[in-house]
Amino acid sequence: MFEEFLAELTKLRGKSVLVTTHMNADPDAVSSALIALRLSELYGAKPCVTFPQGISKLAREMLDLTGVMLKYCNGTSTEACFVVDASNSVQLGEVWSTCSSVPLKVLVDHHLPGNIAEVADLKLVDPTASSATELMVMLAHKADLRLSPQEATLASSGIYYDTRTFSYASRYAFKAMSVLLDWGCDHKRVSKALAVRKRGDLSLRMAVLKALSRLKLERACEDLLIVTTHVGSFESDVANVLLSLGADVALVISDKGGALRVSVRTSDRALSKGVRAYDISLLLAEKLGGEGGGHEAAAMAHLKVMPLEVVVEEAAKVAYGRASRACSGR
Ligand SMILES: [Mn+2]
Repeated sequence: MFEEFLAELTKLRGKSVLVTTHMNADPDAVSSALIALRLSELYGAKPCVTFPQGISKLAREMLDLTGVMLKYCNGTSTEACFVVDASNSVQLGEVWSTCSSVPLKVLVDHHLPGNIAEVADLKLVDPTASSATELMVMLAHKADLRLSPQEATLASSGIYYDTRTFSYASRYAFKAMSVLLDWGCDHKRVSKALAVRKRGDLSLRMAVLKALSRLKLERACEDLLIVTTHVGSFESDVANVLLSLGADVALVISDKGGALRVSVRTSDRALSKGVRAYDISLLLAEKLGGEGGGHEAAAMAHLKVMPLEVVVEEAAKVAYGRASRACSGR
């Protein structure tokens, strides 16, 4: 699949390419965008990157740690879009208005296919991949592109982050890491930086404890624990923590001003009973108005704004209903 994709990438030659990804880009999104830039250059394009609503704090730390510089777009015309690590147009925010109208749309992603895959002219979508970065590294490797040691180190942060330090790694993650190590990646710096942050960040610790103080807990299917709560930020990290504390379905809502973001996680126990984060995110979007998408065990819904108490109540109902139906085989 990598070779076929690369053969088509020659269509980028001579074009000004806008590389982009999901809002609040995490290390996987930023690393994928970096490789998309390099790959586009290799194929004779003139690429630049735009991050809708900027990048996450952690992604910023990884850029600072490695000293990697990216070429940012500054309002020049766009002839092609190269989207990485995103499945739905809503994730691109205002950048989608540019990308939806360009004649060539390229997508590399590891989420379950959403509406971007429907309209992409050239795509490599593999939901079994544990990160978008590993797919991009495999492409770079097959194209004989070689990243610098600093870039390889940044790329390893994308894989570390999305696989949660290899707990969820797919076979490409290990293959890609081996390629990155050949390119001089200093993975120990990345793993140390991520571990220190996990333990220490004051605002993350506050978000976790506030989330716990506002937690709504329900039980479905005998032994599935569904928790719903809201935070100001760190909704994805908080959802992960809730799962590590024993929740089977975690819904963490955050008001992003103009939209609500719901981070959905499901445990192995929930998945084994057919309760998938992805389905819950789609249901939330359908029932409450918005868009959902992501992976089986980790997904996100973007919803229209409504009072937080209302959405906590409604989201819990949706998750409970989905779990109950899945357990009774419906
Ligand atoms: Mn990702």
